[in-house]
Amino acid sequence: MEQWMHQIEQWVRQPPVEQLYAALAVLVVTLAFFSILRLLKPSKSATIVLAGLSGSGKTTLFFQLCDDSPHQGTVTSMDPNEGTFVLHSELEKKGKLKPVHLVDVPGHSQLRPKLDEFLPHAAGLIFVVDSLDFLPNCRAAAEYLYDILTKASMVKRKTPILIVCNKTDRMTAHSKEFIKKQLEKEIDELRTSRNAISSADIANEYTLGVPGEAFTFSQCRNKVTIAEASGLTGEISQVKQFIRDHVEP
Ligand SMILES: Nc1nc2c(ncn2[C@@H]2O[C@H](COP(=O)(O)OP(=O)(O)O)[C@@H](O)[C@H]2O)c(=O)[nH]1
Ligand SMILES: [Mg+2]
Repeated sequence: MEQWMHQIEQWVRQPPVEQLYAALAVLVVTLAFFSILRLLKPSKSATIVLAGLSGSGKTTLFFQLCDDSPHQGTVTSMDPNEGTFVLHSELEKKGKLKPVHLVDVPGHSQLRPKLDEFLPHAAGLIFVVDSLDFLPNCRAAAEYLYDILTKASMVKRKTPILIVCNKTDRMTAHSKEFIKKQLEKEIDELRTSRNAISSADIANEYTLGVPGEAFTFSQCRNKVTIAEASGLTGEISQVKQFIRDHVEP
């Protein structure tokens, strides 16, 4: 004990330069420790995925969000369009806004597996439906949506979904209430037929809804909301709201 006291005494009497070095070293190590901790902490996801059948208007919506123009006819749908940007309409807003990482996944069935790359870290999914040409595509849209709603990557993380009834700029577009009812009806039928196949090759990872009750989106573990929009004319306020609700500013 005495020896210790002696050592401490000696240390205190050391010239101040050495003590300063020691203090600096402690400071540097502490700062390094906290910055490594910050790097390791996962930051909240800012990825929003656009999905839906080919022709529903995903790419038009993508460019409308990106730079406020529909880029008509200038893009093909073979690769996912991907970009990280502050929404065009928010550019004038003061303060720092977190950029959104937006991915437009082509609806072509061979390219759909691309979805699995993005879903495990998506903050939200926007499912675009063509409300003009809805009836002939209703079954296919419901199947695609069913596959999304039963993916483990979606259910486990409870990724919120916005179903966008697009092309409402046209008089003949179906209402979102009608589209919601039809999709629920189709998914209800799919649920029965797919459960019957059960262990066959189409293995959906989760089951949907409440057994014995007609399917509604409110039964989903994911929050599903329905909105109307027109990517062509830029009436997309509900889409922008959804993105901002799930990508923190
Ligand atoms: N009337 C109307 N047409 C649209 C709208 N959005 C897209 N379209 C048209 O629908 C077609 C398919 O659009 P596109 O964005 O390529 O769809 P994607 O295959 O889902 O990427 C194009 O001819 C677009 O001009 C819309 O809001 N209203
Ligand atoms: Mg496209």
